[in-house]
Amino acid sequence: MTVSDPVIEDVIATISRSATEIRQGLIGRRGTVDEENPSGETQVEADVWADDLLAERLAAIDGVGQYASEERAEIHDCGGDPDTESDTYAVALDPLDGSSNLKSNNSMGTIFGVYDAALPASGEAIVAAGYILYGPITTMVLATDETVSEYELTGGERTLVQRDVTLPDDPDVYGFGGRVPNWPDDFEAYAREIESELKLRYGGAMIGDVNQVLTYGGVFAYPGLEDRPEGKLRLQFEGNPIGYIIERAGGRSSNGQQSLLTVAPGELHDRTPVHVGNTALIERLEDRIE
Ligand code: P6P
Repeated sequence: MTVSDPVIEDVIATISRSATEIRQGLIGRRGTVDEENPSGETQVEADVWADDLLAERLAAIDGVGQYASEERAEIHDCGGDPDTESDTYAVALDPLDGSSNLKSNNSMGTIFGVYDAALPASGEAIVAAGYILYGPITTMVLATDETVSEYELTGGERTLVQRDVTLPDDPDVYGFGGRVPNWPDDFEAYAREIESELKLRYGGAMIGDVNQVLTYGGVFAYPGLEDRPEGKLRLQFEGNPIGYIIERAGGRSSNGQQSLLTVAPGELHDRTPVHVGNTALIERLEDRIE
């Protein structure tokens, strides 16, 4: 199933066709490099390699005006302005979210958002978002204004395996990031409630944990912390795309007060608390967070 807009389809096809090559290219690139990303996190060789590979291919697409990623400080001008030119979009990517999981050979993923506005942009400007999950099988979850679909990827091809993906009505799992001593009291009280009701599923890479929530129903959160009220995850590259996907799948996203998609964009690498999952669970959180 292809997306009707040819530029957006080209972006999605480019990313999904690169997934098999990226998965293969992880081998031998698990070591850290002496550089940090703009968020001050140590990079692994695969972070830089995957970012360069995707930047080159996406920037070559006629209609991609900007490319930005969690791994590079500045927006890459690809020769178009999504604010003033029709059929021109910005692509924001986390090339290898959870790359620290490479060390333990656990799941991780690529997150992408296609914005019909110049970056940094509101999540309301997203026209398509998705993620590649490098699990036992390489899959892609793709959300557009029409539906949320899941594909299996192999050899550069994508095979639709589920259309109209929605969060199950009965939540089953939760995954919360950050460390307990750092959780604010209001989130800790909420977490204790959830822990008594749902099964813990936390793998340390957002995409693996979010995919559990999308599959079984529940909630994923990386909240604001005592020593870092904005939390750890980036709005442009993680919060907005995942918030878009979960809301298109019938759930809710929140920074603790409002939908992630309505949070003012600020700076390109700004962080945000992230809560995504079944609507009732997110509403309970918002009632708790002062
Ligand atoms: P922690 C991976 O580094 C990441 O950015 C997200 O994928 C993940 O949800 C989070 O950080 C995990 O952070 O503090 O639990 O290691």
